[in-house]
Amino acid sequence: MKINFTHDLALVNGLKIPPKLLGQLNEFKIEKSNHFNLKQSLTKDGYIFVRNLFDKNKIKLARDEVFMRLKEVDEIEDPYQDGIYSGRSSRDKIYTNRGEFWKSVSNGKYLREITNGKVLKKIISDIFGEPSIGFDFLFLRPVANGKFTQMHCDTSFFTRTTKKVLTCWISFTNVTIDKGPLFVIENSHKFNDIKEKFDGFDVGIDKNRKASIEEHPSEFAKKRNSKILTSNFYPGDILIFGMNLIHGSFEHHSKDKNIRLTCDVRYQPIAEPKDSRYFGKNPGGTTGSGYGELNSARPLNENWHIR
Ligand SMILES: O=C(O)CCC(=O)C(=O)O
Repeated sequence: MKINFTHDLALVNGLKIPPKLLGQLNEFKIEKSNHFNLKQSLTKDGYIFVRNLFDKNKIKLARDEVFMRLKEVDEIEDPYQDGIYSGRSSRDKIYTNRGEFWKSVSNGKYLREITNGKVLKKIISDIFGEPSIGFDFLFLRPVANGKFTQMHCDTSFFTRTTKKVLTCWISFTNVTIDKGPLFVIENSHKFNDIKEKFDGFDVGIDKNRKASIEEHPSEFAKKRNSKILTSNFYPGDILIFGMNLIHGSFEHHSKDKNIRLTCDVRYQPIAEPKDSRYFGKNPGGTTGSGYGELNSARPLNENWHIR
């Protein structure tokens, strides 16, 4: 369903985004895709937005697999398949190591069939025009009310060994505007000052700088005569984008306590050198300390860090 921007509230940090700054993401019809039109779309828009890429049952299996683990640590109510946030957590009582717990959730069989499976690999290989591989280190994100992700671009995290990297953000639940969907700043992949500022900056090395852009997205978009593009996302919808596109997520302000579950995964051509932080059985992740470094390794009722 299309968003009614004058009616549906988009918030970041408690502040409403003026409807005139908001716009809809362009949808790409995957049935007619080939290397050339995929590449053309990515170059023009900076992203490729595809609805319903995966089999609905496979998405449900992956979602239930994650929700069952959150139920096990009492963060989700029964029936766990509904994904209702409990406000409680016994994660730290049951598991002495947050990173180990989160790694095991992130390695769920059904989840991996989506994030690192054939369907996604094919479309990303078609974009690159050569065989690709998904990173082993995943950013799975169950999000409860009150949270949002600050604006940033991905280059400072994932381009240490190659610049040929794409992010794919996948929706496993309804992520309507009140549940904090991803947004992108229109045409930001062409902002030269942003490229200059972030290319060559590696958050894993330069610990004194932040990758997050603290300016409010409304101010940022207004100054650049740009729009904040988003959509209501549904299970199986994806957004693929390059390393220079500025993006973030709106605040999850819904009253209904439904968890918003998404996952972001990166891909690169197989032939490019791999960053060992993100590959292998025990990937260290951006800082080297493994899955424990992620916000998602924190109990759902705990605040997030900003990187
Ligand atoms: O889902 C989110 O809140 C943020 C996702 C993100 O930053 C990414 O996919 O790079």
